[in-house]
This record gives sequence, structure tokens and C-alpha cells, in this order.
Amino acid sequence: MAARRGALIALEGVDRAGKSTQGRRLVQGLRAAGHKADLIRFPDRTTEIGQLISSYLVREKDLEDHTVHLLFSANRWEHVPLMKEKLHQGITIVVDRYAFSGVAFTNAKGNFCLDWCKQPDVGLPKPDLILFLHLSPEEAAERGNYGHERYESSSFQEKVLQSFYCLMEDKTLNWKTVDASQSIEDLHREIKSIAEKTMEEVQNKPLEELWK
Ligand code: Z5A
Ligand code: MG
Repeated sequence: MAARRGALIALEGVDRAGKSTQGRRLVQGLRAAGHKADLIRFPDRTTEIGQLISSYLVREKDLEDHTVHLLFSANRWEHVPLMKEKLHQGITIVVDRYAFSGVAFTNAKGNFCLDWCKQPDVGLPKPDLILFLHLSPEEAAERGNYGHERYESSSFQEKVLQSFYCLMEDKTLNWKTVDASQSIEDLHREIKSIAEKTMEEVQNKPLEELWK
């Protein structure tokens, strides 16, 4: 019998919704429950490509919009061989942002259609579950002001949210929206329960390719 595979679980959502907090907490919680689990945060600013992206985000460097879109995608592709290896070893991978952030942020710039934005990420490992952490702009504001990185303004974030809603219409993907205004622990419990159910459901299913 083939070995059971891990699940690929993506966390997406609006700015300050708690994706990074929940990503860390989920991997901790899964490990404590005896599962094998790893976390990857996109962009991964530690690689050479990631450092270029980071210098763009902190406004040290200006990059042309198509170029930066392709760099965000390349930053995901450079992780794919290891992601596949781990998934096939039965390790569940939690990704803090994925291709959906890539598409939503570039599409929000206005002159890039969704189809163009998706192309570089076609064929990435397809998430078994995409958790969308939903938080109203008012509740997000209570979590502090925007930082000084690129994209951190309420008008741009509203456009990003509209792009996410378009992506969520794709019924070939397993989107689940969760209420991110709950306490960190309540939200963690809800997310962990959905994640464990998905892990059980997909363990004997082949890993698919995104948008193919
Ligand atoms: N980007 C892109 O353009 N293209 C791409 O392909 C990708 C990304 C992958 C950097 O991302 C930027 O890159 C981002 C999208 C773009 N631009 N923006 N905006 P990032 O992931 O590095 O961004 P970040 O700095 O991690 O911010 P974030 O993701 O928006 O935040 P978060 O991870 O969702 O939230 P958090 O860090 O977990 O929590 C925020 C605060 O709220 C913190 O003080 C927590 O303690 C607090 N918090 C969290 N949960 C709760 C609850 N439940 N209650 C109360 N307070 C809470
Ligand atoms: Mg984050």
C-alpha cells in the first residue's frame, strides 16, 4: 500500500487577519497532536529571490510590476521540490500566503487581468484546503496601523479583497472562510479541526496541480 501523504494547507486573508499567528499555532498544535507538520511563509525572504522581494516591499528597490509578480511566483517554485518530497513523506505543509496572494495583489494594481496573474503559478502543488481568514477593515484597524511597506494602505487592501473574492468563486478549490475576529485560541481550535479533517480526507489521494 502506498504511504499516506501529508496535506497542503494554505492560509490567506486580509492584512493583519492573523495568518502568521495562526500558521505558527497550527503547526505547533498539529505537532503536539502527533502529526508531522512544517510551515513555509511566502514570501520567503531568506532566499536570494526573497531578498530581492523584501527590498522591493520595504521600498529600498523599485521593480517593474510584471517582474515583481514573476519573482513572487519564482519564490514559490524554488520551494516546490522540497514541498513535494515532504508531502509524500507524510508531512503536512502549512503555507502562510500562497499563489492567491500573488494573484490578488498584482490584480489589485489595476492593469493585470486575473488570467495573466495566475499563469506563472499554474502547476504548483494544489492546496487541499485554503483557509480564508476574514476580518472587517474596522476590526483590522483595531490591531494597529498599517506598516510602511508597499501595499499597506486601506484603499489598496480593499482592491486586494475584491480580487480574493473573485478567486474564491473557483469551485474546483477547497476554500473555507473563517471568522478571524475570534480570539487567537478559539480561531486556532476551529482551524486545527478543519485541518485535521482535511488531512484525513486527502491522505490516500494524489497531490494535484493548481489551476490545471
Ligand atoms: N505579496 C504579494 O504581493 N505577492 C505574493 O505572491 C505574496 C505576498 C506571497 C508581505 O507579506 C507582502 O507581500 C504582503 C502581500 C505581498 N503585503 N501586504 N500588505 P507578509 O505575509 O510578509 O505580510 P505580514 O507582514 O505578515 O502581514 P500580514 O500577513 O498582513 O499579517 P498577518 O500574518 O495576517 O497577521 P499577524 O502577523 O498574525 O497578526 C497581526 C497582528 O494582529 C499581531 O499584532 C497579532 O498579535 C494580532 N492578532 C493576530 N490574531 C489576532 C486575534 N485573533 N485577535 C487579536 N489580535 C490578533
Ligand atoms: Mg503574516
